[in-house]
Amino acid sequence: MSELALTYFDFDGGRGEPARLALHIGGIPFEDRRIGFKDWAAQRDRAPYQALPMLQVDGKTVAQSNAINRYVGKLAGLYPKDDWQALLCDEAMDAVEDMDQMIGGTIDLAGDAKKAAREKLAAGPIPRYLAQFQARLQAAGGEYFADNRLTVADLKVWMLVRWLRSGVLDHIPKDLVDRLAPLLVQHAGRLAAQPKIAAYYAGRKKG
Ligand SMILES: N[C@@H](CCC(=O)N[C@@H](CS)C(=O)NCC(=O)O)C(=O)O
Repeated sequence: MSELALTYFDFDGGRGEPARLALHIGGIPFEDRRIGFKDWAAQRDRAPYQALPMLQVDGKTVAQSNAINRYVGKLAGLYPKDDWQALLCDEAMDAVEDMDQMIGGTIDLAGDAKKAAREKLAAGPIPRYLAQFQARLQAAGGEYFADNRLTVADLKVWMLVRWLRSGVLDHIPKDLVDRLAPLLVQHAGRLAAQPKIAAYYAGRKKG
């Protein structure tokens, strides 16, 4: 088996967390390299596109979260083999990436500019994406985004939902998902209750 090292920021979320979770769920050994935000500037040039996550496979480095999710998803048995189901899985992950880009683009804004940008997102794009995610979930059977089972798409959508509901995003109401897409809240609960996921986060709490 290849030697794997996944590098991402040291928090339980974001673009790197689905791959971390997938590797844990699949029982795939890997080195979990975590970078503190304060250390990032000094390390940025080591990342292929000056951004994280990045994955090293037998010493070779690749980037782009969804490419990494697909790769580790295949290793962990969390990526569909059927082409159509794989397409549904990819679509969900890329749509989350759209949202990550939109919301991420507001993080470094200050004061009124941040408020205006976030209120604009909360009034249009976020509700639209949430409605579409919910419709896709329903069309796929209501429990998972593809293949009628847990895949990396579920992990990626869950990270977005957790972020939106966490209250850390000023000017984006933290009850937006609950009000507009209750099936995504149920989906989040379904994932959190998966034994391997629950055990992983229980272990993280214990430190
Ligand atoms: N398209 C890339 C985006 C990567 C990205 O923007 N990563 C953020 C963290 S989630 C980052 O590294 N930000 C720090 C920086 O840009 O300096 C992907 O999907 O991996």
